[in-house]
Amino acid sequence: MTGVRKKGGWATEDWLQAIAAELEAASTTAAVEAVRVAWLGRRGRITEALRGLGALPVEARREAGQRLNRLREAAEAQIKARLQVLKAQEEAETLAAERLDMSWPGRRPPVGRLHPVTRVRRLVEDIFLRMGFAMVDGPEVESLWYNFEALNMPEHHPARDMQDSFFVNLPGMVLRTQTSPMQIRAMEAAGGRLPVRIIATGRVYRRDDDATHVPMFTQMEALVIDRGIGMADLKGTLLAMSRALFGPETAIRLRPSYFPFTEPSAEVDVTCAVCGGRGCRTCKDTGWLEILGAGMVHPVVLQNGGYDPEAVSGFAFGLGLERVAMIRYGFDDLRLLYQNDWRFLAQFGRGEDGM
Ligand code: 2U9
Repeated sequence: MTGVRKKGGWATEDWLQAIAAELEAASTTAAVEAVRVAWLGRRGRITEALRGLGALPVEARREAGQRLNRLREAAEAQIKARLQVLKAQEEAETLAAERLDMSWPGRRPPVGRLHPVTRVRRLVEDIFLRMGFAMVDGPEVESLWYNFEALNMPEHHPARDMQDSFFVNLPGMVLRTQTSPMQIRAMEAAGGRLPVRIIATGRVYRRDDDATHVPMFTQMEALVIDRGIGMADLKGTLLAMSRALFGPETAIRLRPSYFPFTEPSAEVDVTCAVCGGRGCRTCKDTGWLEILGAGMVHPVVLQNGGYDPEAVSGFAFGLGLERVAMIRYGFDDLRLLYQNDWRFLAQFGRGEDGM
């Protein structure tokens, strides 16, 4: 396994040309490696030739050895040079393939929006905070006392029926059916101080489920207690709220009604926001929409909250925010709010309410 022997030694010039040609043809670093193995590997031609030197006479051995070693060095240098060229080429190709065009516009990430009920809630809360009201909070699992009894709904009151309330696995507790228990708690906490001027917003639970009722909805209530509070204070507050919510031309009207916790009581209508009061499908051609209930706080309720009904008086009202959202944004099925349908929810833009 020795090389072609020419007159006077090994054909190192031919070999070097052959290696140069093979390297030229090698277009990848892997192909260069194959050339290296063929010549300089353990069974490579140069390696084998070096191994065969021992069979030569001493004189020829030295001379051939020097030539072969020069050949090996020359081959190694050529391989190294070729590898350098190919590596630079491969790197340039990778860079070209992975090139990023920094001038391309970015992809906009999807941005969430506030739920219409959250928007209405913030809007209403903002109106009342500016009028000097304070916000109060309270538990959703409530005692029968705070949810019913303190509000003048004793044991056999029809509102307490199993058909209407969600009872829980705790004796004497229910999911609150209105936000009023928060107000009783706030009255207690105020310890008879005046004035009381609060709003309470939150989820309430009733066993209802149809196009205009859902088993969970969001209620907001306001309560004012002071010396000399009357129906005129109630009407003024309601008008200010209605105009802030539905526009400056909005009018209100009060119709006599009954609630256990207020006396006298009224149901309150606002001019239909859809037709401006001229009459349309939404208001069933009446020009009015019922949005809330209100009244003067019942003496028994004042007493239960720690206030003397002979010395002070108060008004209260409550409204459902889902219904306000329906009127304000002009849709007609309450259940849409709780079906998590992106096509519906995405229609409520960002920002135009200032929130
Ligand atoms: C206290 C005393 C009285 C709050 C009131 C209503 C009338 C009322 C309904 C409107 C639509 C509930 O969301 S709704 O279904 N509310 O009609 N709420 S007076 O009266 C109170 C509250 C707290 C201490």
